[in-house]
Amino acid sequence: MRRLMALLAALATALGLVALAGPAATAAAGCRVEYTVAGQWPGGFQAGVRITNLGDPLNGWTLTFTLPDAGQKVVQGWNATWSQSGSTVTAVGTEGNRSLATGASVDAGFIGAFTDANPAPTGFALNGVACTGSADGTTPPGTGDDGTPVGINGRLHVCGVHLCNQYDRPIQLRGMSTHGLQWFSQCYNDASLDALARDWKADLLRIAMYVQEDGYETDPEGFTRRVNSLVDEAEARGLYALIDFHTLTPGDPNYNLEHAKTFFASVAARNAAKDNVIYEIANEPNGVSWAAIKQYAEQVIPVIRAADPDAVVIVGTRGWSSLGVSDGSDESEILADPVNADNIMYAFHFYAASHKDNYRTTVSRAASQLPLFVSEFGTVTATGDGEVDRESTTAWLNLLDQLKISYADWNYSDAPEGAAAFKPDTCSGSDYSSDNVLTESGALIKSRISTPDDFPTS
Ligand code: IDC
Repeated sequence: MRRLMALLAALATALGLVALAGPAATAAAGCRVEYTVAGQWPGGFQAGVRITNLGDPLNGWTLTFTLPDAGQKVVQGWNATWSQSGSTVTAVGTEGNRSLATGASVDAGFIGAFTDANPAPTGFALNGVACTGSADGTTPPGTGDDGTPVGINGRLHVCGVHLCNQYDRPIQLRGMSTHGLQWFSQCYNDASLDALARDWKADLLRIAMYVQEDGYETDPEGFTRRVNSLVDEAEARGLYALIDFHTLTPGDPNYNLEHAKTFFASVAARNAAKDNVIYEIANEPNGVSWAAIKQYAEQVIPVIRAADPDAVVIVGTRGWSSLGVSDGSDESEILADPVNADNIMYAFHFYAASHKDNYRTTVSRAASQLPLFVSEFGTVTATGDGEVDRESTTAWLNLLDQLKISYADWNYSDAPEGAAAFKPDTCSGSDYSSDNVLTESGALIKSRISTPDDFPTS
């Protein structure tokens, strides 16, 4: 009898009966879709979708999503059979790419047309299962009030001179800036970002994407993908992500205008539905007038707004984002001729050992009239190196706390520089949490950032 049962079981397996009877009910399903706009021109755009199967292997897939604006149309596509009915787009895997193993990705794409706005698609689903970035269509952490900074504060906006949360109350975000992604990408991984969220209790990750110095201009698609993946990593931990178009040399942001338009059209479309994204359009304009910076801002901001109408945008200021002070000017030139856009803030940067009382006086005065965001500062000199100036750093951070001005410290890396938070070689290991991986700057800033936030919730 036992032998007969065994024989029947073997036969059933051989015939695939077990596979038919069992797994359908328990099959794991899940997917992630990364949407990128590779280019945009008047009335048209090229988009890519990278679909990752997070569930059981698939032998045949259908991706569906919604194009939110009535004027958006798929004109032609590749690596799938594309069709559109009303606002719903359907892409069916082809003979060559219909099998998707667990964890495998497929890239497809299309040329689209639009009339007014070109917002990112919503409601991606693979074989009917919502692509939430995790298995079984569950919602990733960081959405909903789960006690994280994004969970509590939700989508941000500028109110008066402050950054305000979903309850229209002023908040201060405190966090860290990456070093240049082209040099220190290895420092941004699950362990280091967990440490930033859990141990540092940071609210914010600034993603510093240099344009020159082997940055974006050498590989626009690769850097765009890396930025997007860090936006997702931040979101998964309930952190805000500040997308920094890190212009530095040359100092005139207009030099990079076309790159800026392409980059921001892409990241804004891809991330429009997220609550955690803030855009910083020019790190540190230098050697250039306020009029030229304003002209740049007024060309880039509409590109962002077309795709992501309500995110906060930070505009760099004259003299390495010193509100003009490092060029012998001050905030009055901005007050006299502000950027013509809503929901924006102005960047102020300082390096504590170089920039002291006269800069603090300017910030104290300007803060009552302009929305300011310290999107970068250092504890050392403006070279990014040298000794930590504890006294000046403390005076600065006390002032920013008092004025509720958000800040990001340069930098969360193991660069051999005084400004780095980690000792050299930390990023070749997996410990980002213990005290002995921190530099003097890292220890000081961690002690400031990790204190309770006290975000208003009504
Ligand atoms: C510095 C880096 C350094 C790099 C240099 C040139 O720390 O490793 O070689 O840039 O790209 C800024 C800039 C920021 C600078 C930083 C320190 O935004 O890119 O990083 N700094 O010099 N403004 C003032 C200081």
